[in-house]
Amino acid sequence: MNSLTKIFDVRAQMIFNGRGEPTLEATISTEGGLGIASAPSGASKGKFEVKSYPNNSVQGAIDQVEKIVAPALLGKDADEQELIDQTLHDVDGTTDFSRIGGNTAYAISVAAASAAANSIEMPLFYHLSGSLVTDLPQPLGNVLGGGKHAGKKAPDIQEILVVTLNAPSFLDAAMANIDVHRKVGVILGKRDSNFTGGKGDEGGWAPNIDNEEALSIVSDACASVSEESGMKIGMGVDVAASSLWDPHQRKYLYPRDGKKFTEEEQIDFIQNLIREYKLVYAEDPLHEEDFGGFAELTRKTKDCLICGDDLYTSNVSRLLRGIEKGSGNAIIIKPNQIGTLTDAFKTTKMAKRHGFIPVASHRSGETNDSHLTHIAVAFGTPLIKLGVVGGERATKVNELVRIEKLLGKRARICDFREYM
Ligand code: 2PG
Ligand code: MG
Repeated sequence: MNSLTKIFDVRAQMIFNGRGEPTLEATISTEGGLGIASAPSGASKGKFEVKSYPNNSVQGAIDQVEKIVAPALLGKDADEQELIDQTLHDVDGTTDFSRIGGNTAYAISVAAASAAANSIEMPLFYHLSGSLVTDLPQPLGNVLGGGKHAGKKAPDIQEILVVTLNAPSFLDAAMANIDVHRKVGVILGKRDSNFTGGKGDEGGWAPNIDNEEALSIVSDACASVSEESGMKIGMGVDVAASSLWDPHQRKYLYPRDGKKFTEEEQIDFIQNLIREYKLVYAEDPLHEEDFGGFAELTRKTKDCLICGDDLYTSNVSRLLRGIEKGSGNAIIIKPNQIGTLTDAFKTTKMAKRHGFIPVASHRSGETNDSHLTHIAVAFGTPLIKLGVVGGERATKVNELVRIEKLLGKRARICDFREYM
């Protein structure tokens, strides 16, 4: 063992995320460095995610860190990520991290990786993946939304996202997303004199308009930024359809638009959106148990990523079911949905092996922690879903700008379409 990476202290404390909710921050000290990481939180969580905290209590999680996690990690090598993550599983002893909490596992797993990287004075992405890394993910930015991330009158679709298709660098891509966001704000202000400038949890605008109006405004903004910048800009959506699905009526309910769709109507609706707005990305177009619907939609569409978030919850067994059935061609990777870096990496590798595009993603409740960006670069995800503006969003965009600078001439922004 490199004595610099030997763990001698493990602590946890409560801090707050951007929504003002409590979350857990872990601090791991090694002989040569320090790693601090905090967990994000979802508002539209998938039913199959690991449990965030024991009995939903951050304090309960902190108690478990003191009682069972820290003693098991003391003396271990922070450089041995698999061993650290296996230890977390062993002390937890459940299949869904309900004893120590998935957010606890996530924060500890990342804090250990970060401590190891800092001990040898390496950036985290480099420590995790080595010197051959060149690729930066394309930022998929949330510019307008509603659903569970905003108030009642905002659109039913949770997120409308934009992504540059031929940006020469990450910096240019980030700038284009910011320009689209700004332009959407200007258009909204012109259309509605009562628009307050309100935003949802992830910094996307949250106006009082319906889905189609929202899509058409974003489309206009993209066209205008495209013309000014010369960059092609595609649009995407996160329907977060599990939030709309009523299992009793077996229908999708759109409270803002006053519509109800059967499963078949929902597929038609999404197909029409993909066609009309030339969407390049559609996340959770159907609810979290509908592997068949995802497969049908994937068969019926082309040139658009059909991405499972709540469907897969970054879980390799669920992904294997989806691969078998052809349920989509992309998967969201949110490491805290599954708990540890090792688990998230396994799912990412499996996705790539079977032609599913992994999309690293933030959560609606974020702290200023930007480790996700290093994870995305290290895992080689061609896309990263982020907010465009707002403190805890900008910190991640800025970290990728720094990583691009650090990589210098060998930096290359991915084109996810090359992987389709
Ligand atoms: C999603 C996410 C992030 P939440 O549904 O993809 O955008 O939302 O973190 O609330 O699950
Ligand atoms: Mg989602």
